[in-house]
Amino acid sequence: MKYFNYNRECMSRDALEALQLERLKRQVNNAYINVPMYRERFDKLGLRPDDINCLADLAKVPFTVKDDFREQYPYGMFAVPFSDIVRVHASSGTTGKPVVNGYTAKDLENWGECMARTLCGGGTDSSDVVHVSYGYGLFTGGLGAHEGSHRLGCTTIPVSSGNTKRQITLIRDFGSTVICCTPSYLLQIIETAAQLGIDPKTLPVKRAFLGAEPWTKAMREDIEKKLDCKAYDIYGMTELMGPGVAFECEEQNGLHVNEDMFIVEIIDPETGEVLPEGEKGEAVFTCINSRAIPLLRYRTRDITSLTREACGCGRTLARIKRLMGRTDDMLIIRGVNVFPTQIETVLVNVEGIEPQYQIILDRDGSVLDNLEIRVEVSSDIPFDEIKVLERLQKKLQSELHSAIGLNPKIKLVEPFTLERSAGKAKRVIDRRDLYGK
Ligand code: DLL
Repeated sequence: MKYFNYNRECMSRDALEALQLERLKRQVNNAYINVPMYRERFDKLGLRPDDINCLADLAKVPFTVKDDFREQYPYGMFAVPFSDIVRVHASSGTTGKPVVNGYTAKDLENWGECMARTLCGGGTDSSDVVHVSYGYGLFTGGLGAHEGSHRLGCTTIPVSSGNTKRQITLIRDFGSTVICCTPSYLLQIIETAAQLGIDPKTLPVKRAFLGAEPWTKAMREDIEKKLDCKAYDIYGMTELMGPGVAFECEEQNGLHVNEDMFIVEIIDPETGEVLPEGEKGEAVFTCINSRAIPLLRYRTRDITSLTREACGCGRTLARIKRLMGRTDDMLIIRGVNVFPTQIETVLVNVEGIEPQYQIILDRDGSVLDNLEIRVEVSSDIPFDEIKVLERLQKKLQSELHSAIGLNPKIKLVEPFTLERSAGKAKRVIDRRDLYGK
């Protein structure tokens, strides 16, 4: 069994909770003093940082939500002087404004530690060659995995995503024993290898660290069989840091939360009440060791459950179950987070179409997500004039591409042909069965 930091990953629960409390108090204080949004919120509730005296007192602290990031865009959540910020990452927000996270040098060091624990948790060591196919850039996947691999002393191959044939050549030529990417992209790599006449089993990859989107147990079995490797589930999100928040160990039975860095709670998404261990609800994280953004009780919208039962690997860190869904309508399409409202905003602003649309997602036998948008043209558009329709289609395509970074298939349909609903319109038809329901 390999650990990157045995003293932290296997510390007694008592010692861990004492450390959490010390860090929580420091963080609440930091948030109150340095982030006006938190100070106003605390003052409104009559809550003072010194009201937090035990871990259970965390329940007194108000939640933070994605909209707060939008309102504080871009840097309003930062608690340190801007000169201390050494990196910024971002992902899509609900309304098109990105959600921004900032990092001090110490934050990057801690991120590297969390990702080194993640890779080590699946048996990686410094003799491994780590092929990083998560996207590099504002997305946290690429640089997060990179940082962890570097920290563990592995040979890092910073390929980023795309150009699948080249990925396969590089994996073979460079002898990559570990791959980090989204599960759907790994399936695409496997499929492409097979199409090229290469048996994926002959590739040197022995371990895969997969996350950033939902995947099922069945997908894990498929990947492990086809690639003859171990596939580990890894969890994280931009607001919290990026990947490295929780990771599977070699037991592959739930994801260990790096609890010296994050306090995790499971709440009832309707009432906000903290639920007992084992119950399914929304995961809420407090970043107790971050410097740039002291994020308190962040509602992830991700559904899971929590256990503190001892794990066969010896780690004492609590585990969350493989994710079971989301409480909001965020879609993850080819690894990109998309809110239907972002699509709607584009549609209502393009002339010649009606805001009557359907978003259809499937995998259609392929491993990649297909996104189709069906939209009604306005009655005053001549539906039999192909040139007019083509122009409209192109316009929609390019506007959608700049808004969500994806190239959906656009199907223009005649006015009044999409199904109407008496209640909530059913805009999204997702046939992908992502969480294996
Ligand atoms: O996806 C960070 C990440 C990069 C995680 C690489 C793992 C690996 P965001 O783009 O902000 O950050 O998206 C976060 O993705 O709230 C979940 O809904 C979903 N997600 C992330 N990991 C998993 C997973 C990165 N293992 C959102 N299973 C989260 C299911 C996941 N969903």
